Amino acid sequence: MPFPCLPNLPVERDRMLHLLREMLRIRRFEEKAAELYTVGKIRGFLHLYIGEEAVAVGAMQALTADDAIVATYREHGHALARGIPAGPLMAEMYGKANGVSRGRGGSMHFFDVSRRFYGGHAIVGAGLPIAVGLALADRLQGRARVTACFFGDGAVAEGEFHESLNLAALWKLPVLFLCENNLYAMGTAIARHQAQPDLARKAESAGLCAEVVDGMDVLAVEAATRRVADTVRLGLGPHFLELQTYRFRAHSMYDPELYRTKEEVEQWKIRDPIATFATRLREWRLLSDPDWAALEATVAGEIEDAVRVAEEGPWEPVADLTRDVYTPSGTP
Ligand SMILES: Cc1ncc(C[n+]2csc(CCOP(=O)(O)OP(=O)(O)O)c2C)c(N)n1
Ligand SMILES: [Mg+2]
Repeated sequence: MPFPCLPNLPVERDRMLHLLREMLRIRRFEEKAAELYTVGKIRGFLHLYIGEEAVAVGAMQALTADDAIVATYREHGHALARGIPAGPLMAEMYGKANGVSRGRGGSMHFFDVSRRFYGGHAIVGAGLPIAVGLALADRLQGRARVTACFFGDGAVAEGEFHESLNLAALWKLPVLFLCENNLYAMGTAIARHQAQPDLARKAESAGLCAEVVDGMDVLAVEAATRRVADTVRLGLGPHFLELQTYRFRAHSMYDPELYRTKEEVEQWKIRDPIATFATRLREWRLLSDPDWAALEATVAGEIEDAVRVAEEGPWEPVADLTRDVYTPSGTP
């Protein structure tokens, strides 16, 4: 495939390696999380983003530190790509007090206001009205910011989806709706729950501009998001991107995957966003074997450090057990 820009420009190479590194960080972080889950270090629910890394990484490139992010329970990748260090994320999954949500949220509830990362939401569709509210606040206070709202194809079945898109379009609120269409909501294929499975058409019917993007291609995601983010930021109205992607792992750690065939999964793995991007970079002579080995080593070191932060982190003292519980202290 021909290189789209001038090859071998150091700045272009750095940018490309950055994208590759960001996706690899997510992949290795989650592989480690899965391993830690099987030995009981991480408990509760764990939903892996493996296979979908190009979506979070590509989209995040178009967002500034001032923009806001709202994600789902499958949000490890978004949090890492947003720049939340891996240590507090791993500690959160351990339930440790040095976790990004002080150990009270776990895998599904990463939250970091300092980085304008507003969840982590376990309830399907719950992030959409929150994103609209954040965008409304920006509008009322005259701030030129984007709220990027990631959600799955399953969320389009929720009333909140329609309500949120309608209000955002009606009031021209600066929301970038990023629908991660991985074809399944738990074990239900989209064609089994939607009479109109063309999600971009749904968004258009609510009055939004909508586009379909190859969510397995980090450059395509980045380009599409960059193209629309500024129009959203300028207040020209919300935008909807359907990012077509696929999760390579089960829905969560408890899922026998009876709803899809192994052949289907293998077909999608051919389009692995990390492997295909690395191949392109090699073809463009932007990535060598030593580069790849160095990248793997750096990421492995980061993950090792993150596990150490989680292992060494403190448990919350028992005395704090009822803190933040909505009962006035002292009442029986
Ligand atoms: C309101 C609500 N209904 C049902 C569930 C149970 N549930 C958890 S994940 C999920 C599937 C969501 O699929 P999708 O939005 O496509 O996201 P994906 O898991 O594919 O990333 C469901 C139905 C829930 N968490 N919240
Ligand atoms: Mg889905």
